[in-house]
Amino acid sequence: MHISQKKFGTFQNQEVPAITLTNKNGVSITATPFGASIVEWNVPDQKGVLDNIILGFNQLDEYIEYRPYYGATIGRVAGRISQGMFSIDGKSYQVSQNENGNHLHGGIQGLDTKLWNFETKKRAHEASIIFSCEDQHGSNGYPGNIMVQVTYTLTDEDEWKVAYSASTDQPTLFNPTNHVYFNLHGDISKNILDHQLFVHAETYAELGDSNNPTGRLLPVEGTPFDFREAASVSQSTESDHPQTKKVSGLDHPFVLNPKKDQLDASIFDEETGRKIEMTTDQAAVVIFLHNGKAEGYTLNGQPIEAYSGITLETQALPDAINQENFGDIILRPENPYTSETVYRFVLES
Ligand code: G6D
Repeated sequence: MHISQKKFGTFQNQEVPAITLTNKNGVSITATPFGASIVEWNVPDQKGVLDNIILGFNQLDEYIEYRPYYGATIGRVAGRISQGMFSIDGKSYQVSQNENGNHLHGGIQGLDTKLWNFETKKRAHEASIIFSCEDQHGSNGYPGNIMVQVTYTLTDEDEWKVAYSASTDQPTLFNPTNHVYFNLHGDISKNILDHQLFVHAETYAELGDSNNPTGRLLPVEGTPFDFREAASVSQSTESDHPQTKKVSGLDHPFVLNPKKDQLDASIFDEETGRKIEMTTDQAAVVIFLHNGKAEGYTLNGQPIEAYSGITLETQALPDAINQENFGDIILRPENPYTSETVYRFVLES
């Protein structure tokens, strides 16, 4: 295991690094404490050629200027909170509204916009970056001072493990995710519509106004949401189903099968042999296909067309606080939060 660091940019007069962990296979992940974001994941293809398989800029400025969520830690609450309104124990709260009147991805100053603290750790077969930050009572309208830790670990098994923990001094909401976009071609001039997607989900959450969940969980059976057997991502963009038409592809929460120690999702690119296998203890995964072209910025000089990347955002279902049966995302002082998602790189021959 090897750990290195270079300058990535400057934020509020502070120099911000990018930290790279490299394993015995030459696989590396690079992350920055701005937004506790993964910015690169380099893996080989069948010919041994290393490419970066995630969307990420090669310097900090664009992350600050455009807030693309690429690879970032999202919180306190991932996805939308309808109208930014909710109540906890009978007390109403209004959090910041940053998208069509809704609260999206933690609000105006979500955790992805903060400079986190970090330390690194090296063990025999893995290395970690431990990010931590404090988000104060009132931040984006949320109650409670919270302490958050997100640990990125790269193992010699080519796994990227993302482990979260959080505590609070009064009841608040917490439902983080990582907004990594994969493009297994390692080349964004090729889109991800040909990737084979597997999702261990019998149901998905229907979207209504402004892409908020309606509260209905619908069977995937007989719909373009059925990825219980791996199928091309394009089955969602080529379908006439009103839910996929609505967002020009996928931007939907899938309810994962709750069994432990099983594969929850995978994506595979036949051309390069690269595969990502995902397991999580979370109840859902939001799959978004970067359904539109990025306007106003490029990725290291290249246009970011629609379908340049695919996310596997593990979390509790979006807007859970306002929906029956979407799970409990209230973080309480007596019950700190922990969760883990593992993305494993596999080279198929
Ligand atoms: C998320 O579900 C949302 C999308 O609607 C949003 O546009 C994106 O993040 C930035 O996945």
